[in-house]
Amino acid sequence: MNRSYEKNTNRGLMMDDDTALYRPDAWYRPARGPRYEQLYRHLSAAIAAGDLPPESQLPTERDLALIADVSRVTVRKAVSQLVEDGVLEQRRGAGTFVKPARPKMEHSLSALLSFTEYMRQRGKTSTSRILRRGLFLPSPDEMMALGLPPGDRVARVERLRFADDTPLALEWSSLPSDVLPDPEAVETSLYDVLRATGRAPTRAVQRITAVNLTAPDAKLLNLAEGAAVLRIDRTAYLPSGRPIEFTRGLYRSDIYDFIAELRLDAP
Ligand code: 16G
Repeated sequence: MNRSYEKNTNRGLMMDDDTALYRPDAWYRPARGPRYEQLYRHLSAAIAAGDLPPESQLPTERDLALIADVSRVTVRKAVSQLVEDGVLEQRRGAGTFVKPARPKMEHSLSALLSFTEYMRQRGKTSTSRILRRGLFLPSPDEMMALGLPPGDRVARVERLRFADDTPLALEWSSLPSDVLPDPEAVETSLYDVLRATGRAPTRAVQRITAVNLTAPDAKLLNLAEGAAVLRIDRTAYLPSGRPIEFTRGLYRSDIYDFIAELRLDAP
């Protein structure tokens, strides 16, 4: 298959600029996974970046297959995944359109909440896919952040976190092993497990930076490699001042918004 869209349509309606986004050189790289997945990720990133703005119409399945130089089945798989994600909608008799922009979820920076609680507040159900959990020898960073004595083990829980089936965050959490002796107990909410044993944090300090996603993290978050996300490092403390959690998280910045409320101190 190496057909040119212009040559194969006698309509000639689409200008080069309109099709550039869909052409294979814009999204396809050999050995980077199945074509439908690469096309899906490319379109998802284009929608998130505003290159395909809300209400814009996609070419028909047949046209898109010709421009992207793939089969209609490939197009259908990529498009139906985007419909499932809630970023595209198929309007009967009219075509496929980018949905109006989703409102960002706002997080207050001053309330110490868990991911599960943030999502519940927004009427969403949170789930986690556990990537890894267990007791390990701590890294020097973990020893420093958690004030661990030499020889102690650290509990690690690594999770991909979803809100209503959309992957929103990747989180790597480390805790002293006496605070979380059984990391296997964490199914969805880490803070629920800590609360059940009276060890939930009451204060936290966060550092927020913008980073670009590596290929494996991008794949998990359904974003394009290099997409900008928020990285938040949280160190959380017990009322005694003891640090008991160090979590590094990557959060989708297209749907996640952090709000800081600032007040002028009373004179
Ligand atoms: C939030 C925290 C994270 C904490 C997690 C616990 C931020 C930036 N990070 O995602 O540090 O580990 O909540 O949530 O808010 P869970 O109880 O639902 O597991």
